Amino acid sequence: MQSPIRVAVTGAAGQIGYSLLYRLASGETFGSRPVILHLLDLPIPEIQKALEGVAMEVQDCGFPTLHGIVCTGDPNVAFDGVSWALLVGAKPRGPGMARADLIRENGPIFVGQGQALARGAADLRAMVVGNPCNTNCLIAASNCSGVPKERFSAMTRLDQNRAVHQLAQKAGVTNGDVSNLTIFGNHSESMYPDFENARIHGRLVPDVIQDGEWLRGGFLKAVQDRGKAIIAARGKSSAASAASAAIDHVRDFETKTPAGQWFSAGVWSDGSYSAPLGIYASLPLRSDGLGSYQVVQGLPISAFAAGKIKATTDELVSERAVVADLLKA
Ligand code: NAX
Repeated sequence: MQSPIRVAVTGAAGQIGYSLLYRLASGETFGSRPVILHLLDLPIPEIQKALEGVAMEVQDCGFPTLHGIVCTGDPNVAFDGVSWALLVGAKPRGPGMARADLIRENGPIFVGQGQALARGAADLRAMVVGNPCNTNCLIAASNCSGVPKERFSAMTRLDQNRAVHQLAQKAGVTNGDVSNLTIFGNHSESMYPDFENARIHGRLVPDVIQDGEWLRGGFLKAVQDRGKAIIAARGKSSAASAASAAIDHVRDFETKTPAGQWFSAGVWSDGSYSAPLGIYASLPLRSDGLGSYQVVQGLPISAFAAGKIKATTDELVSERAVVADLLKA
């Protein structure tokens, strides 16, 4: 029998956790490999009780691949021996709260978790979902000594999935007909969904959707504002779609990317596409399925796209300045 993979999820008692845990345990993410879930949430009795309740439900699904659940309020226990850490837990942005305040509020969480990951994790791969996810990823990676920065990533897969759906809807095709969609930059309203290199049935999107005004305007806005639109409609932020994107993200890194395709995630910038060094910028990636990825090189970038990519990566540089004291030299 294969040895179990230990997978940590932080903020596991929250709304994304509730949609995510089942799909990590069921075989959908790691195939037939057994899974032991390490669930972390705040060490507050009511929250730990809720966490136990969620764990009971996951157990009651009877997944043959689930070989155990550890519930804890201690990051050192949560990260002990894990191969994947999904860092979801963070405080949500309150009404009227500035982005810089959210960054300062949540940043310290990722200092402690980065340090705990360095102490406990094995062949670690960590992804950050908790916002602002690119900058939180930078903080966690910076405080995780001994683990290469390339083992950390930030989730922009939800933005990719949202963009794919918008293009499919406009072109009157299905989601599966759209491919090669890159999200560049930050998981924020400044992100740039690159429609110029995306494809529909293998053809470049601007050749299929001959409505440049919509592509450069309505499309970008629909993707950038989708999170707000969901809050307005549902009264709560995206949870099931975020969990689904997190599963896609883990699978993207765990499996070899099919020939001619790519996916998006925030990764340690190597300077590709003029993204500054020292930030986690979303870029087009291919995985070898064995633990390494490469940034896809040579995509043509128009002046319009270059301006958008500069704006979103500049925002990441500004966010880094806000948390400079939380980064290890
Ligand atoms: P919830 O508020 O439902 O859950 C968050 C959970 O995290 C709570 O159970 C809370 O107790 C826990 N938590 C807080 N601080 C913690 C800490 N220091 N250690 C462990 N657990 C801690 O939020 P939810 O809707 O699940 O969203 C979680 C995060 O995902 C938020 O930061 C949210 O902004 C972010 N999102 C990121 C997305 C992305 O695409 N990258 C999209 C969805 C989502 O908005």
